[in-house]
Amino acid sequence: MPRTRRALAALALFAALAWLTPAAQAGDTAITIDNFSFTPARVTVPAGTHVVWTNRDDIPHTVTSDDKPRTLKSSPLDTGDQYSMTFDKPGTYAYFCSLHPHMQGTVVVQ
Ligand SMILES: [Cu+2]
Repeated sequence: MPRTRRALAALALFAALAWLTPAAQAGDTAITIDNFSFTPARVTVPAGTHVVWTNRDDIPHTVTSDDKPRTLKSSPLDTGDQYSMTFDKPGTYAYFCSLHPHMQGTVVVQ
């Protein structure tokens, strides 16, 4: 394949991947859900931070906080789905996956 066509093919592939994996905005804190865990499991962020969870696992998971009423309450996220929350109030927000309660994480807002 001529070099230009190969470069174009690579560009098309990159564009397709970028379209398939929506990137978090600059300044967001990204948490990945994969292999039955939240990574990083604990994040510490300043108040006002937009936190985005992305499910990279091949089965559904939720982001559900322990508090009542729940600060975090996602529906089941399929592969590639995202859930996000802007944390305006300082505090420690513990959360888990309601489908697999052993999956746990914490967001500390300062
Ligand atoms: Cu789960």
